[in-house]
Amino acid sequence: MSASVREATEAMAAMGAAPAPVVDVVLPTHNEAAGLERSLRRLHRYLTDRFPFGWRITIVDNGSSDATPGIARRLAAELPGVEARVLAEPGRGRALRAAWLASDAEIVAYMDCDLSTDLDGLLPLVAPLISGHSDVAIGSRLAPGARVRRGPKREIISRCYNAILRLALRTTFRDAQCGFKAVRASTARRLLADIEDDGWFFDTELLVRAQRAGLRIVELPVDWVDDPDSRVRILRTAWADLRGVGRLLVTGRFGRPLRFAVIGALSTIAYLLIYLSLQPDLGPWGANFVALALTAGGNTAANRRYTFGVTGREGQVRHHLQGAVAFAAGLAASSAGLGLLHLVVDSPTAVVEAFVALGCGIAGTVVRYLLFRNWIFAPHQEPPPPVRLRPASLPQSASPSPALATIPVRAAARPLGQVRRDP
Ligand SMILES: Nc1nc2c(ncn2[C@@H]2O[C@H](COP(=O)(O)OP(=O)(O)O)[C@@H](O)[C@H]2O)c(=O)[nH]1
Ligand SMILES: [Mg+2]
Repeated sequence: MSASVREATEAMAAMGAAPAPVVDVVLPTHNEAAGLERSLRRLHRYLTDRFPFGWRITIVDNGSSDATPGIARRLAAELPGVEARVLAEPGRGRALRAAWLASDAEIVAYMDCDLSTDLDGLLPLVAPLISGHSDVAIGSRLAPGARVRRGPKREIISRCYNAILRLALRTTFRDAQCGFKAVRASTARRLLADIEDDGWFFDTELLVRAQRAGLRIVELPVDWVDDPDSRVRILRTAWADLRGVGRLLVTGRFGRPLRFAVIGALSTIAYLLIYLSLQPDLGPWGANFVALALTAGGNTAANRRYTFGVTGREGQVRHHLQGAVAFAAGLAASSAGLGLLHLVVDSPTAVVEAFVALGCGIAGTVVRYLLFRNWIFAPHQEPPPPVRLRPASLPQSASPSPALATIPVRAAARPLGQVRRDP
């Protein structure tokens, strides 16, 4: 232990203040009156007897309608190193956020109150964070070496969900939902600033944002015995999870082209409807002109707002004029190919014509997208100054075990990735 940390620890001890723990283990609870006391005493015994670093257990209850809050407070009053927090608003993510933000520990962790994960996994979970090797550590029931006892329904749902995450969000971790995770507190604070979900999707959002920020996520295969007593309402949670995936998808790397494509598809449908309704009165040229003018305007407005995130009146007229130019350029690019085809081939078959039209349509759309991105909304495209996620230096904390007082708790040595802002 360095001299300054020892002095600080001694000074705090002299003032009667407990030194900050190395690891804060949060137990989120919701209607856990039946099992909380047994789980907490088991965890407390394990930490007291076998855990070599300074620790605290924080019970965070919210939304319970049973006796959980009272039990939590009683246990906190009785057992050293246990605290209880009771929040008014529900949501597991909200509970974790509150406990992690309020914690003065170097590492914040959580585990499900049913202790489905074998506690021998706790030390290997936090060790890579304490040593500075990694930023986030998660238990995994899907990593090689995990030993899992759970029913086929839960197994299938879990595997399907994680496959969706891999396909849609290109995640590299295997198990987003295991209730056994730890994060360096400084990293957690920075990630929490961007996390929107306060419910079950919180875990996934935390991991996706950590991955996008280039942080190192280490996965620990766990021993897991499923507790069939669950607060998860499967259909409601699955729907919320899918909405969360959609939200992260549109704010991710491919979010901007995706939003552009969706707006493009909608404005094409609008064009067809307007054209078909006006054609009998205005004829093909008139109907085409009006339909194009209206949808081009709508398309520019929607892309301005949703694809490029520009709001307010500033530059609105210029954006629409330039949007019309981009529309014309896209149209010209797509028509040019068809014109060229008829110049080169006397009477092309309908299939060839359709393929060329499709290719030209795609080319025209790409031209329009590039004009939007690099010309019309270019000022908003400038890359923001890089924000570095650099974990705060972790001072050595007081350890209950003198034998382990020499193990340094240190910051990650390697440079961390930059936060990638939404493109
Ligand atoms: N604080 C808090 N904890 C919750 C909430 N919902 C669930 N939990 C806790 O989250 C953990 C996992 O819940 P559980 O029902 O076992 O989920 P399962 O193992 O996926 O079926 C348990 O400790 C629950 O008490 C909530 O709204 N607030
Ligand atoms: Mg459970």
